[in-house]
Amino acid sequence: MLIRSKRSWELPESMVTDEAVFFNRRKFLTGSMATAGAGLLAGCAPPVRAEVDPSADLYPVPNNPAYTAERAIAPESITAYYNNFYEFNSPYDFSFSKNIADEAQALPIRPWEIRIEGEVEEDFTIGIDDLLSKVSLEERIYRHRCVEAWSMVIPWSGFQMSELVKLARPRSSAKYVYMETFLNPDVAPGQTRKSYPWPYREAVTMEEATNELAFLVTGVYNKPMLKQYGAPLRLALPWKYGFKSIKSIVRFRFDSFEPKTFWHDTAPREYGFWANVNPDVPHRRWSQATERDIGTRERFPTKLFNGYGEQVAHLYADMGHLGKALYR
Ligand SMILES: Nc1nc2c(c(=O)[nH]1)N[C@H]1C(S)=C(S)[C@@H](COP(=O)(O)O)O[C@H]1N2
Ligand SMILES: [Mo]
Repeated sequence: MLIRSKRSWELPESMVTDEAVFFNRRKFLTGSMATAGAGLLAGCAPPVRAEVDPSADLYPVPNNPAYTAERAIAPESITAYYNNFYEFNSPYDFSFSKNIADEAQALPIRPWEIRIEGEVEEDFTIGIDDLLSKVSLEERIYRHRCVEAWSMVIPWSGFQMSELVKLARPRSSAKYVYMETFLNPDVAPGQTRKSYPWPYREAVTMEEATNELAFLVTGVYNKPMLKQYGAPLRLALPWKYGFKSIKSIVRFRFDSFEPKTFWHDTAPREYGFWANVNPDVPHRRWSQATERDIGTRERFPTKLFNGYGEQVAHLYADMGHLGKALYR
């Protein structure tokens, strides 16, 4: 059983069926119902293809062996139905279900325009497919650690964020990169929830944005990512708590000041700007000392910087008392 706390009859079909079969069968049902109405014999309905991502031809991409994890990769049959994407929770869902896979399919991901602006030589807008033609895609196995004390090992595909920073041509006055998720309450019911400051917003310093680990994700399991992961473009910052890894990005703004962010505005005493993974600094309501892997269900001790200190510790070396500075 995938989820021990639930009975098997409570599992939604999507949790126990392979995701490809699940999506294809739903399309097939829609197709066969339509053709049955047209008087065709049942069973002779033409196969209806699931929505094909226009970037599908770019995959598979080469694996970068510099980024591996000693733990097992979590299967897609689990990670595709265990997503924090508050935009797709019903405004009446106060437990914030992680099974938002169905709801997320309502997000249109083409056309998808990305705005680059602020402290740059010149503001511009670029379509996702144009952007994809200008960068080199690769696969990296990363550990992901959510602030809620669960984690997963996940094979992202995408490109180093430093490539986007270069394309943006920032001025020397640029000190931060601010990012925004789409705003469309018609398809994302969670955005009608008035108690949250939509759209979802995040930010990193220029040093963080150009660190080798900062990765802009376009695919998972070496194919275009399903919408629930944050298609068509999301961030992966493996040394920070998961909420910094903003999904479905439409804007990059280069700022000279520290930008305001979604979680910091929502609960400033619980979610800081830095949000570096640190087992010694508890969340105000729970310990961060250990984490549960959603792939294996095993519990592991949490590591400082999620085990990526070699690549990022120098960024924070002169920030004073470690715990306080890192978890502001
Ligand atoms: N726009 C947006 N981005 C988001 C979130 C969200 O609710 N909305 N949740 C964050 C959190 S808390 C986590 S842990 C990761 C989850 O990514 P996953 O669904 O691929 O595991 O996305 C992050 N990015
Ligand atoms: Mo998270």
